Amino acid sequence: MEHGTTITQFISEEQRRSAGATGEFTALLNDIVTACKMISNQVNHGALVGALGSAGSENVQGETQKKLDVLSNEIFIQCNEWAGHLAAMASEEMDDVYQIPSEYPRGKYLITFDPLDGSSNIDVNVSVGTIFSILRCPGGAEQPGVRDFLQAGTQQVAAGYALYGPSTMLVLTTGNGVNGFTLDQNIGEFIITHPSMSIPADTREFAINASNMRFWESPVKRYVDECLAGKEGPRGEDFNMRWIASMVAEVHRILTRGGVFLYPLDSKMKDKGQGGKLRLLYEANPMSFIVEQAGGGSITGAERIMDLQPESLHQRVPVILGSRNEVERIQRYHTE
Ligand code: AHM
Ligand code: MG
Repeated sequence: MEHGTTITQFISEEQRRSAGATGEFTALLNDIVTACKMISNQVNHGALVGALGSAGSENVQGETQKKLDVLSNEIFIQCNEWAGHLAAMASEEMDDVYQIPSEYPRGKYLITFDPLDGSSNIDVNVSVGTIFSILRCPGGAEQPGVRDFLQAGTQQVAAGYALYGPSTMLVLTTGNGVNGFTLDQNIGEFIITHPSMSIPADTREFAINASNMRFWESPVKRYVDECLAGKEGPRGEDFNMRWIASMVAEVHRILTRGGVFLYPLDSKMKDKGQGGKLRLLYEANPMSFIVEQAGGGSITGAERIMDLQPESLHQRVPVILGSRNEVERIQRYHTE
């Protein structure tokens, strides 16, 4: 059987068309791809390799870490620290910026990542994923610090996610549309299967954790109430609902068949002094870049997420993303 284009080939060809490309970016993406394959392997083997369950530790945001959270973080670092493409890394699972060890050369890029998103789903064998974002290091490679990472989402060079589901997929944007690749386990390569992914502008499907309904602010309450009212309500249509509690799987569904995903700011978070549930640098910005590149929208409520000036490494923000016309409607409800 003849195989299609591999992700390496695809990225190389894309880079060859862009003036001034040195091949460094292609090499960096290759290392990320390797990390995702290794994490996929661990996730697939689950209990067989003793990888499930809690690690008995907490991350910087006080959340219990799963063994696979810790392991995935280590794999991601090991695959990416040695080759000389990165000035530093930042992860949802690490308190501070990760400095490249002195035995390795440093490069011009920064990477932020969530090594295993949706980890509450690991033990029950539901899809999880890895999310990453690539930035240029503005301050040079010498002493990269937190300030170098605090760049608006519009500055991202590339973003992507790996989805560990029934099949393992990698979805990537370099600011030139969105392409999806499926891991062929027999040959260990990601092959392009979903070229030029695009999100339908209209949808009749939304995703939100409705157990928080009593804490929602009025624009979100209004939107969901109108969807739930169905044919008899102001929308005049019946809506379907989904909630996987795995953002990667949720975004992937939206890229495949449309929909809108909401993790809004609510009064419970406000009481705790939190700006939202999801993290701007590891989750919201990369997913916003992908969704916008596929023709969708991504906002906090009133504002476009990628326009936000980040204030701290682990900053949380509200996230509403997906089919453009629905996202625009929700934005209108926030500004009316
Ligand atoms: P995590 O990074 O700790 O896994 O949390 C992020 C996840 C998202 O993937 C998902 O959309 C959300 O948390 C689910 O939250 P909830 O359990 O409140 O429904
Ligand atoms: Mg996460």
